[in-house]
Amino acid sequence: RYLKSQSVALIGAGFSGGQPKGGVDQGPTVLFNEGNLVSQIKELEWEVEVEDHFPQMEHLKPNHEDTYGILKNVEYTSKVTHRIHDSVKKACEDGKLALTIGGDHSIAIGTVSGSLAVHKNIGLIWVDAHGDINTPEVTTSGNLHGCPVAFVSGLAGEVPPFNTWLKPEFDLSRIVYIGLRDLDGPEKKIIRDNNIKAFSMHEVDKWGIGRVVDAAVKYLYETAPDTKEHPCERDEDGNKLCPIHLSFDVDGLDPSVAPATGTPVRGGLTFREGHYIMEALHQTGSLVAVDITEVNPELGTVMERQTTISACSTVDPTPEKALQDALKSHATGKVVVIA
Ligand code: HAR
Ligand code: MN
Ligand code: MN
Ligand code: MN
Repeated sequence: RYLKSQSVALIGAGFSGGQPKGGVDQGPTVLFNEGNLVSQIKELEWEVEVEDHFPQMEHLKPNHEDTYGILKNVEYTSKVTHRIHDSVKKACEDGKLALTIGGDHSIAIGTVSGSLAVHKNIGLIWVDAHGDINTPEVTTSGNLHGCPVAFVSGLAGEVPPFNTWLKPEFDLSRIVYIGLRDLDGPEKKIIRDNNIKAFSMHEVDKWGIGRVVDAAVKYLYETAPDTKEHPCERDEDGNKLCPIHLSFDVDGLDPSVAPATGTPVRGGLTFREGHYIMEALHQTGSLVAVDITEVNPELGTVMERQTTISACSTVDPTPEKALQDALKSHATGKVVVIA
């Protein structure tokens, strides 16, 4: 519906400057090499174009003076997310599926603004234990991976040097959270005050993941802005549709499923629930962008590392099949998975 061809823009965003732990910058390398993503995708007769952003190789570095109030690595993060923005935007313009592999979740400043630049009525599904909607005023950590939703929506205000390129035009009525269970106090207030749609783990328990995902997609479709300039697509019955961007933080999954991540929180999504989200969103036919973030292969034991890599690239106990299945189903209109 929104993709022009069976083609993936695989964007490596090996960036760790949005938080203090090293290793998350190795996420793309590990998922590309050990997860064999590229050859798997090619085997499925999808075209893949890999674009890797390794800040180290681009001579960008963190530095202690690079702050804005309490926020750390602002210039560094701004530079990297601007590049990611350009890559995602280009992929969307070309009608390719923009698949961005992080990196910490600050990279979503680039991915969400990038898809929004092309798809004005896009809906965003944010799978995460965390809200990532802290503003410069309320963040207590100063870590930008706790702030991307505030940056893309303008809640964060004008933060130099992001304000030189970032158009903070994302409307907070266009996000749905799934999996929340570790919000900071001010984030709860922001979510409440802005009437943001959120399914915490409590709602997943109560309704089951099936109804939660249905409700999330239905909400995004029904409230999609439909203007003369940017009209919505419609289904056969005339109901509104919209493109969907999924931003999947692996810490949305339970630490027993994805332990190798910087800020694990117990009580998360099961392996099947994570996969179900991918399957169901694939079946909508509306996915245009997917981010997988916060995989940190350097944390945890060897076993935990394996478990996490496999959860992020696998559908069954035979390693690294999930993305393959996801793309296969994109082609055949059947099952899907990534998570
Ligand atoms: N809310 C906390 C902060 O702002 C922790 C956020 C972090 N972790 C993530 N993002 N992995 O989802 O620092
Ligand atoms: Mn630009
Ligand atoms: Mn996150
Ligand atoms: Mn998180």
